[in-house]
Amino acid sequence: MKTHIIYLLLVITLFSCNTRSEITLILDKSLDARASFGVEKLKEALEEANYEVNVLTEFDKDKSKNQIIIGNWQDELVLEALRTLAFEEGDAGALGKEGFSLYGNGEQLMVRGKDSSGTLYGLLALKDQLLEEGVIDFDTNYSDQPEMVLRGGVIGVQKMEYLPGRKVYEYPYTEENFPWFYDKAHWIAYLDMLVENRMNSLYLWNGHPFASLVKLEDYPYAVEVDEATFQKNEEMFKFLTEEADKRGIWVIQMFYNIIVSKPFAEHHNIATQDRNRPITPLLADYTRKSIAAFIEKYPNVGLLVALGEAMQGEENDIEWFTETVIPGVKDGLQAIGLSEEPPIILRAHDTNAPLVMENALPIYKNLYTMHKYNGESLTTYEPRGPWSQIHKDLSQAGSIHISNVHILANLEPFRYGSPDFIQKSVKAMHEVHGANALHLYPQASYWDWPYTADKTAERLNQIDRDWIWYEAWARYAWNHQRDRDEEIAYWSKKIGDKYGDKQAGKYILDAYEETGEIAPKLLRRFGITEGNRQTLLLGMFGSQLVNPYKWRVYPGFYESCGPEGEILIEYARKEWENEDHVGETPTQIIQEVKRHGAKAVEAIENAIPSVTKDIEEFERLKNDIYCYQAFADFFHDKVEASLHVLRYSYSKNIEDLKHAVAPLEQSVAHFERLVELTKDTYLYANSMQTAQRRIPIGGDDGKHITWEEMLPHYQNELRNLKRNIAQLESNEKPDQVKEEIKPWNNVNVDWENSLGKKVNLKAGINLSKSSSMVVKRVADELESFEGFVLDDKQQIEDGTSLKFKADKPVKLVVGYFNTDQKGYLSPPTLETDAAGNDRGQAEPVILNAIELENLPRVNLHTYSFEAGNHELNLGKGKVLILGFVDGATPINPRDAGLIDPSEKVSVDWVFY
Ligand code: ADA
Repeated sequence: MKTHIIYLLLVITLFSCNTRSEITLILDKSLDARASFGVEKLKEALEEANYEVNVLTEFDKDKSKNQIIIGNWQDELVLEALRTLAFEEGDAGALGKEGFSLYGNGEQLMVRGKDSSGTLYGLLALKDQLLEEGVIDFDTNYSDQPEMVLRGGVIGVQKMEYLPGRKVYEYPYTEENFPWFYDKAHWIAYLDMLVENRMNSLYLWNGHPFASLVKLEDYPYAVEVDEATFQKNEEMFKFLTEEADKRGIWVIQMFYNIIVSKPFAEHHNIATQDRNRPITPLLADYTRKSIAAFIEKYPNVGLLVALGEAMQGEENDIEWFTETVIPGVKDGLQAIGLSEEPPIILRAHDTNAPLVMENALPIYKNLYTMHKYNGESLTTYEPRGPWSQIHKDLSQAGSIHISNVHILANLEPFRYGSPDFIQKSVKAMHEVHGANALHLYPQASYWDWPYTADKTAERLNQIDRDWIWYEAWARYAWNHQRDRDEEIAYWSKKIGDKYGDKQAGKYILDAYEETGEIAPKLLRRFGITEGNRQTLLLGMFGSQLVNPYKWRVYPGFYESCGPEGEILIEYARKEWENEDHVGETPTQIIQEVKRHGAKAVEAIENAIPSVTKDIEEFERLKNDIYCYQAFADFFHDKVEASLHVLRYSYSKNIEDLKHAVAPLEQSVAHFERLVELTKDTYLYANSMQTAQRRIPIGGDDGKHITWEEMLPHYQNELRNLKRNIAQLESNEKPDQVKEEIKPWNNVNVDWENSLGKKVNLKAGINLSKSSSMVVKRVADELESFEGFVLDDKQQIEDGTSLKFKADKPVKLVVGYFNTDQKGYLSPPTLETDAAGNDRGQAEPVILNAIELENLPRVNLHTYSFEAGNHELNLGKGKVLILGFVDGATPINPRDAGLIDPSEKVSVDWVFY
């Protein structure tokens, strides 16, 4: 008998070991696709954890153990369960949108969402807890909800270069252009990543998406994709929006206007985009109908509107938004009988958004605003200045204000994952800017979606490589008020799970956080500009450090994108004049970044013994850490050299200049190391490979995208410095300009409009019909050149328009005044006019080329035109039009130095 009992007990024990615990999910009948998606995810995880899962729609009051009751806040099932089961109900009023509560009473658990997204998030929270602990904890009792109301990811439906015959942002949605757009698995992976990170919006960026997505009765020729593609686009949009909606994600289509499709432009014989053209009835009608058709077809897809770039002038922006965009949305709603206004998001880029809002709110209530967090780079969690003011003005207007973490050009292409920096940035979004939503660009390679720049046998995907980027922003967008020590523990474990153990995780976290400071600090203290205009991690030239204003510093950048401090030239002057320094100094920053680099390397090397998983990725990450160190060291030494050069500009003591040689030599050596580290590991440094880049060097024709291509330039600077010192020592004046300057010859074109009288550019000549613009001196290039006498009053009122026919390629020579005073036309600013270098006009070719009596300095820019008919509309303001040279005329960029004798000559010649 005894043995029998023992045998029986054994059988029971064995049996119960094999028996899977049962769990019953009880769902309210009204659960929608979104909550059901969460149920599916929880069910999969339960089965994985060896639970046997039943799904019912009613619960059994008497036999209710191991039940999970799932529903939205006021669902019948939920209310009944609350009445009959012993749940401690939380404070319903306290929870906002997307919030959820998990109530456990030891035997049963309730997942109760404030809405379907809340239910989905509650289910995902429970799933995560199960994955963490291996069992369902029926004693759980807590509520949670996001702080930021929109937490979105961005994908550019754009490419690294322009398409032949098209301009910036003009990319039709086709399989050829964007194979990934048609890949459903890609979308599922991306959307799953978003929902796992509790992100609830997805933005697609494109210049003019409408001609790929809708057909218009009045403009049938506007469509720019073939019928099969058009149908595929419809299918993909439907698929994407449905799959996104299941995951609580709202799809938003971004567009720039006034851009029209290429076939539309050809049909009407107009340009697809022209920043200086007025709003015409045709453009307005086409756009209004495009928007209406889009809303009619995809009422659940949001619109994000950029009024900037392809249009200019505050009145135009207001008119376009209130008389074209909003009416277009309303027409679309009316066509499908909807009265509820969908949100429209207005970007503050290149427009006066507070003013536009003021004018738009009376006619449309559901408006959101968006502005770039630190411009187009990540530079600070202490934003201030004029750019912060725009955020404040917009967020105080009362609508939802979205902070846009845009482009991140200074982080390209290395891995970035500093939770500390990111947490502090989200805090600044709330506390400094008043934003309560996040719009997140990819960490790097925005223009090369979905790939990273790593040179691997098979391309890496951004969402895999840059997982920590998405996770960190999303985590703090959900809740930024998290204890730092707990965060260190959290990320150490997270990273440790990926690479080995918690120890490895902590070291790697340190390496991420140390390197996470380098690019932000350097750009905000030394950068000329941000975004696609400057690839920080390719380095900077000496001239850019000692004479930044020659490179046209982006106005507002220093004042907005970092704490108060000094730039290098200011620092050097104060040193020379024995003045006190204020705020963050350049020398402080170079020491700090050098330390960050060294500490990061130490940390990553400490991690090596505990790294046991994902070794290949760890090796790549480690290499990035070495790259960051080499870069920080390169910069440190180059700034030191530049300080000696600047000191020389005051002391005129050649010894000061000689002190620059050793640090410059070292900086080149560090750069050589960077070349070694990257040449087999990276395809490129920057993903926008067009003439939009200016710093350190133009990106024309896809050039200068690797460190290897940059090295000879830095070596050259060193050679030049040594040569110039030798020449100074041998008492010769250093030869700044090698060749003799050949005067340019005017070539003729056939004018279709009359500009004015042509005169020889010589001293005493007045170049203005309506005021005084008297020439004092001109650069040697212009010695026998002619220019136009223009009516500058009219230029201020109407702008300057040129219509001509050239029978061979030519370059138009234009003189821009170096000033931001009212009444003068500024050269194209690529920061807000991405098409501003289409004709090679963005950079000055001859600096200080004409001296005019009592007027600002004049820099020459040239616009290249092929043979044919052309129209060029320059904006409003004074500008000199000097005529044409043959397109093949060699032009050596230089500083002609025609400035008032009281002004200080720049010292950057030592690098040339
Ligand atoms: C700049 C940038 C563009 C785009 C634009 C914008 O012009 O070069 O690539 O990002 O800003 O829309 O903000």
